[in-house]
Amino acid sequence: MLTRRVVLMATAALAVGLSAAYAQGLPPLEKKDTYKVGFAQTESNNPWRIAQTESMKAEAEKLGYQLVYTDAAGSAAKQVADVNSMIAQGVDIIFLAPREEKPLIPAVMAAKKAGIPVILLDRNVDQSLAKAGEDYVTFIGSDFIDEGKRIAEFLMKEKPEGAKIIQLEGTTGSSPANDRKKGFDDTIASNPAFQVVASQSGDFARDKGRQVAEALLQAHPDADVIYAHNDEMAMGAIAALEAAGKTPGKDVMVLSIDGGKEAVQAVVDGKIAAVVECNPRFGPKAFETMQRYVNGETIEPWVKNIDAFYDKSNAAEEVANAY
Ligand code: GZL
Repeated sequence: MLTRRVVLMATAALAVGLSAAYAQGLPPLEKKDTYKVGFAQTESNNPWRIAQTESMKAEAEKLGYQLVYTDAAGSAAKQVADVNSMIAQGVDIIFLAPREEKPLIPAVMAAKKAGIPVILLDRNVDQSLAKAGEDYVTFIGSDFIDEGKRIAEFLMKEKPEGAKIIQLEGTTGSSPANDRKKGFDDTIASNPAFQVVASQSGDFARDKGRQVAEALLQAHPDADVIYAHNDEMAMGAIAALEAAGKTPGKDVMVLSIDGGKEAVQAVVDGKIAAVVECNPRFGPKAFETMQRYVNGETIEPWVKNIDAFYDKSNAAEEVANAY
């Protein structure tokens, strides 16, 4: 029975929740039995993105929420249009994996203006143009600078004599590409024996990564390390090395980020020296964060994912758990 006291307490709790959201200048998300949730995916061009999408769909289904899913097929402009269409459909909240840091800002602001909270997944927006806690609720994702730093530290320990490095960058303008490069470059800058002889985007894609690796290996035959910003490009680089008659892991050290099953197995096989994990299974944490927001909690500006590290010391025992 709803006594007057219970009603008053519930109203007060709701008021606190709303005031917490408003205090952050964010659109509130009221308590409801179910929700219509938007997930604006950037593309489905590799196993990482597919795993992320599957995780989000599985969690929405488990909760019984309606999921409005869009795939921008690698176009930031389409992703903006996708978010605008979700706004028009009146979703309750939008999960967005912004393809690049700047072009998605208008979409984030349009959602805020429409009174729809946004949670950023896996990739961030330019922090000088939009702020967590004011323009969107939070960013859930890895520390990409630390991922690049951990790869560099591993390399400098394994090859104290130095190295000539080919860097295969992720999607131009994306926060993982920008920050994995920054973390790596800033760390090796402390020792001039480590030189990046070439750094070019392979767009996080296997075939583009192979093509870029082929061209850069021909231009820099003395390169003895390839640092790929993700597994897909690392596997492409391995194909390029083998096509050139070189042995990955012997003639050239290959380093990667993501930690998918194929790359961790390549560590077991000695073709990749180390992989920093970047787990794509966002579903549970995404919807848990949403529930915290519904409950009126003030969400921290960055809900940080913790990344594992795989090398020959642990890859064999860990490969079964990789995505
Ligand atoms: C990282 C994610 C990156 C992966 C790539 O959070 O945005 O995008 O590292 C994927 O594999 O394409």
